Amino acid sequence: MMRSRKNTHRLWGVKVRSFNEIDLIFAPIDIGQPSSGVRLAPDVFTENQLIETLEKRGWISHSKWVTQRAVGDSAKHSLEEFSRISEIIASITAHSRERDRFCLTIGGDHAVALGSIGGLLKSNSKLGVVWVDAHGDVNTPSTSLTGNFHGMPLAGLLGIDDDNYWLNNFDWLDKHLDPKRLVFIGVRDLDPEEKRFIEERKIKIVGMDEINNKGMNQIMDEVVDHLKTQGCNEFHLSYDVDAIDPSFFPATGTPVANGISANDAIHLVESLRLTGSLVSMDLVEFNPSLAKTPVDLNRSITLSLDLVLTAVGHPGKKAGIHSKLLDCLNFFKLTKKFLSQNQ
Ligand SMILES: [Mn+2]
Repeated sequence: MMRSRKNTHRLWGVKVRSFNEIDLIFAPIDIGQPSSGVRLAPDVFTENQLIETLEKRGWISHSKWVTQRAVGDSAKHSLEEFSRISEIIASITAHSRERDRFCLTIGGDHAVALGSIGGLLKSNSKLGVVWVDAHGDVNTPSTSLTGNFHGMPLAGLLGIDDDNYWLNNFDWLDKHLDPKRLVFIGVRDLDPEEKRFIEERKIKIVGMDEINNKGMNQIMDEVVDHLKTQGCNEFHLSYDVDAIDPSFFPATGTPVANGISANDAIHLVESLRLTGSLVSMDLVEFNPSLAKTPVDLNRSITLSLDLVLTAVGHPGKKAGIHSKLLDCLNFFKLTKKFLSQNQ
C-alpha cells in the first residue's frame, strides 16, 4: 500500500509541519443557539477576502460549504439536523487531515465543533484540543439549562453520555476525546454541573486570573507542555470568540465580561502555530448582526481575520528554508563529484 506523503520534516532537529494546502469549511450553522445572525459569519469572511488573502500568501485552498436544511425555531432543537450536519463536517475534516491539509472550520455557532473535532479524532487519536471559550460547552441534554446545542459539543466529544443521548443519535461519533488531551483557556462562566464534570475528569483549565498573573507566554508554554506530556502529537484549536473581552470582540451572542485582551487573543494563536504542530482550527460564534455600531463590527471582523490568518501563517515557509538548505548541500555535493571526476 502506498503511504500518503506527510508534510513533515526536521529543521535543526525539530519536527515541524509545513502545509501548502488548506481546506476551508464554511459552516453557516445557527442550530445550536437562538440568534440566527451567526449564520452570516462565513459570508463576512469571504467578503473580506479571506480566500484571496490566503492564495496571495501561496496557499492552495479548497472551499466547502455546509448548510443546514432547516432554519428558524424548528431547527433549534432538531437532533436529527444536528447529527446530520455534524456528520457531514466530520467526514470533511477526517478526509482533510488524511490528505494532510490544514483544516479551518468557520462557524456558525460552537455546535460545529462536534463535527469538526469528531472527524479529526477519526484520523488521529492522539490529537490535543485547546478549547478557547468563556464557557465550558460540556453540558448534556439533561444538565443543560437552555437546551442549546452550542453548549454541548464537548460532552459528546468526551463521551459524557448518561442518557445514551450521543450513542442513540450520533452513531458516527465513534472516537472520543481523552479528557487529558483537552485544555480550556479563558473559561469564566461554568454551570455547576459543568464544573463538576471538569473537576471529576481533572481537565486542565486556565482561567482569567491565571492568564493575568502569569502572562500568555508562560500560559501557552505550560499548555503545550501539558499536551505533549499527555502524548499529543498534533493540536486542534477550537476558538470561540466569546473568550475574548467584549470590548475587543463585541459581535457575539453570549458575551462575558473580563475576557482575553486582543493582543493575548492573537498571541495565544501565534504560540500554538509556532509549535509546528497546529493542524486545524474552528473559529466560531462571530455574529455580525449583533454589532451595535460600524466600529464594533469592524473591530470584530478585523480580529476574526487576524485570528485565522495567524493560525495558518504562510504555507511551507519552513519547508522553503529547509529545501533551500538541501539545494545548497546538493550543489556542493555535485560540484565535489564533478571536480573529482575531472581531476
Ligand atoms: Mn463555545
